[in-house]
Amino acid sequence: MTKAITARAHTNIALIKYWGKLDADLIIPQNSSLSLTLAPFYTDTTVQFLPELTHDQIKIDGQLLSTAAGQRVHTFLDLVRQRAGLTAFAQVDSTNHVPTAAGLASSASGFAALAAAASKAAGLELSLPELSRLARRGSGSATRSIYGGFVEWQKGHDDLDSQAVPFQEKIDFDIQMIAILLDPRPKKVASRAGMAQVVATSPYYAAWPPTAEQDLIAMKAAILKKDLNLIGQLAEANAMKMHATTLSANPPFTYFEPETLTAIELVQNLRNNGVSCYYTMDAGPNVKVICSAKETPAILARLQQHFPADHLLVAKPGPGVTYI
Ligand code: 2P0
Repeated sequence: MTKAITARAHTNIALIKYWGKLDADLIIPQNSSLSLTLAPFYTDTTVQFLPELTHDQIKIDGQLLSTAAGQRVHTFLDLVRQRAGLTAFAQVDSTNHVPTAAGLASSASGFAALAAAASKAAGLELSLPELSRLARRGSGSATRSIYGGFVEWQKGHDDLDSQAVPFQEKIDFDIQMIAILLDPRPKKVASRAGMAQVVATSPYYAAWPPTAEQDLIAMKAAILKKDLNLIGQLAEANAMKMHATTLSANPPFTYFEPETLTAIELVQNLRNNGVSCYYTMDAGPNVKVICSAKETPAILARLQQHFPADHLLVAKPGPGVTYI
């Protein structure tokens, strides 16, 4: 029997998106990406390896998963067992402190917390870069959730060099996000399937990796200059370039819903009235507004005219993975 270990990891939102894989098994991306880790949304995961178990027991938010539903977690635990020379199955208990279907990737916080808890419970003492590479095998965006603040996932070439590095862990200027929850239903096209379909079929995809790499360089300079407007402009344009690849896929698809456009228009109107705010979106219809804490009350007041107050979630930058 090993000790039960609990780890906490926070979600992150990409300002420069990861979109497309070079290697689907190792999860090596086609482009580097950059994200902001968020304070209020996180996953707590406890792992214990127990010799008496006959299979992995995975509980998420109090629900025991079937073998089929838990397949991604089983496969990930196999990696950890292999590395640690363990054969025992694990008890995994994971709680998401991410509002239901907030469109804030719980796979990022989920696999980052699982990597930290499972590796330590298995007796591995991994460094943060090693943890980041391990989390990557569960979900690409989890690579970045090992660190706090602004985080860069350097795409690398293989399992040993595709990892996140902290770009700015302690942020010393005023930046935060407002997540607008538009649609609580499960996504029509999962991000994993969506990006694979785009890579395989969109004639526009070839333009994505080079333009994202250019955006990343510009984003890092904008962060160093603490230039919220430039950060927002770059993030917005990068997100829309990503979404343009879905419409050009075969068959075409989109993560946009009518309310998505309403939210975007509100952000644009606020900006036309002198408020610094910008939007980004992941593989789902929800819109995240990049803004300052100072201007958040004015933005919330405007958004509340269209969306229920409890669908507007303010998120400040958050920390990296911790053991609790
Ligand atoms: C990102 N997304 O950079 C991008 C932007 C969604 C849009 O990372 O297949 O769940 O597990 O590696 O990490 C979501 O994709 O995909 C994602 P897998 P993941 O945040």
